[in-house]
Amino acid sequence: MKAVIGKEELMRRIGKLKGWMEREDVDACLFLAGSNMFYLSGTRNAGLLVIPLDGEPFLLVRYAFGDALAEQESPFEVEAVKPYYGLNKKQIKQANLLKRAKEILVDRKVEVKRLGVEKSRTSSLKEIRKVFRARRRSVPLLDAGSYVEEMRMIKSEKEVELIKRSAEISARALELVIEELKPGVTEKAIANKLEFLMRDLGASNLAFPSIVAFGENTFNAHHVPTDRKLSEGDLVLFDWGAKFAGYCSDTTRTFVYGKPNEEVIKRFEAVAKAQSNGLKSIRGGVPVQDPDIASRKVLKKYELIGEFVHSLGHGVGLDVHEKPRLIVGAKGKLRQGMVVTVEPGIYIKGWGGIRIEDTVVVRANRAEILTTMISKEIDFLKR
Ligand SMILES: [Mn+2]
Repeated sequence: MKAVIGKEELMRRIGKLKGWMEREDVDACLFLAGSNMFYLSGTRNAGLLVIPLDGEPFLLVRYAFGDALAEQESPFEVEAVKPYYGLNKKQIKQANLLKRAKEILVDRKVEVKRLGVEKSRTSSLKEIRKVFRARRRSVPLLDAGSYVEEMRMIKSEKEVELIKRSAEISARALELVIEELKPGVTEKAIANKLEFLMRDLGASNLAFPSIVAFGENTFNAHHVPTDRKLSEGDLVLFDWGAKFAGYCSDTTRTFVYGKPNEEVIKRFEAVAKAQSNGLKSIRGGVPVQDPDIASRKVLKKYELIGEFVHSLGHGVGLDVHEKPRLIVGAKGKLRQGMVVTVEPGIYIKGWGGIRIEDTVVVRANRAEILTTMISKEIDFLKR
């Protein structure tokens, strides 16, 4: 698929990274396959993205293992490195992307005295150090990965639009799958159908494996769909999201199949109010921990604070879980353009769980909800 984020936006992102490189006196940055690479180059199908401070970025790929895809997806130069195996072990010549990167930089007269890398990718650091050692001196490695992850927290309007598209596809798929709910249908059957529909409606992929849980299985916050059959009166929880042009959305809804009893209604009301109170406290400039505290206050009133056993939310973008984390004790402030989830939940063993989640963008004076399309009424499934 053609990249929806164009070269202009990629160059703007790289320009910002180059500002950091200049400040930190970094001559070149290396990114491995992953979301940081995608954010800067438009592809995750290469093995290495090299960004010299002076000159054009380029991608290196193992021949036949992504080069054709990377060429389609990224506006940057792609070089394929081809291994050779021969007829005996001695003839084997591995494709070494790091060595090739070093050679190209030498050809371009880029002297690497300080190198930016993704420090969280620990398995690659040793090899990078070895290849970029110069004159028996090791090259200092700086954490470009963390810097790019900080950049990724603040979304452009274009990125917000793509997250919204992902949310729309997800919502439409859920509307259609809800019609398939009937006594005896399994969690697995519904989850398969939901995932099929998301792809069918234009999702490039799933943001994460969908959670469909019936009855007491709603207790498992990360439930994996089973052969559990739907019965009248069951809690029904969906936690799902599509990916569109690389961007994720994340929504959770909990309903009752049939008529909810008083106990469910009361508990549901607590979670719904906790969610709306969390949402209400979101705007640019408020401490990151405030929405979490706002939600917990409501659950305390309902004597359910002890059952809210995870954080209120997380950043959403190229990854379904990214910075920042919305949790009591978190440092820093919410900033305009951050996209985060608000998802209080309660979990009562043997009974079940209730969680309500939306993906929202932080605006100057409010949270703009991107996952608006599906009802939050407990009796939405009543027939
Ligand atoms: Mn979530």
